[in-house]
Amino acid sequence: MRTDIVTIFPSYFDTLELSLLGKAKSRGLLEIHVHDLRDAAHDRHRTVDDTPTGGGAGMVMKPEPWGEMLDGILDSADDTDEQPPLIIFPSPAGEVFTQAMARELAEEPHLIFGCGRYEGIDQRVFDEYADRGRVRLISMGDYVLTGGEVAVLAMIEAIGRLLPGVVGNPESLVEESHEQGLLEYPSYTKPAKWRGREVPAELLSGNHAAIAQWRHEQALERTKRVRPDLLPG
Ligand code: JBK
Repeated sequence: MRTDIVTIFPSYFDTLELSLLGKAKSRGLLEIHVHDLRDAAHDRHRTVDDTPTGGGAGMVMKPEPWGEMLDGILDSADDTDEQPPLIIFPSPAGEVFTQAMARELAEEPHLIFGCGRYEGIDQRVFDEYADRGRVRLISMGDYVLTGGEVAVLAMIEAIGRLLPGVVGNPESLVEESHEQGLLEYPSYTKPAKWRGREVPAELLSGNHAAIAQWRHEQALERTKRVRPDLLPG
């Protein structure tokens, strides 16, 4: 998969060199191009924002740097596929990101992420690229961030680990579909007793059916207590 990230804070994405995704990158499974939006702002101060037309607080990102940057990415990429690349803008006004969406996006050959700052991006940027190709506004949740960077990091992590070969043991991916729709059961390791707290006896029984049943019950109980909205009916 190829990804392009447009941001005014490229160093947010330095962490993509770490851990599982860093390894995926060095192995060529995931290509990441980070672009500084200010490189497409040509005044002396490399201005990317301006006051909202019609008035109001805060600043809005100007359309011209976005247009130049996105055109450049679209022109440079050899997108030989039937579909144009998907452009994603993290936004509290978007559809809520889910694991199902991560699986869907992991099938895309080329994703472009546009990180907004301030009070958002001039609406004509979304309209322009929606007319010319494919655009999605995606929200990480109902809270206020100062920009899209952290949301893009979370999306790339969720999508990247689903790419073929990224997670060494594919059973780690299968496991989550076993308990699909439920929260995870609690996990333990050695020692069997720590500060007087014992690992549940069921897990030490060696009885695989009993262990699977205990884990399912725990997942169900947790989900009922913490996230009843995940349960059907
Ligand atoms: C939020 O993706 N988001 O959820 C997001 C992106 C940019 C700003 C925000 O406040 N919530």
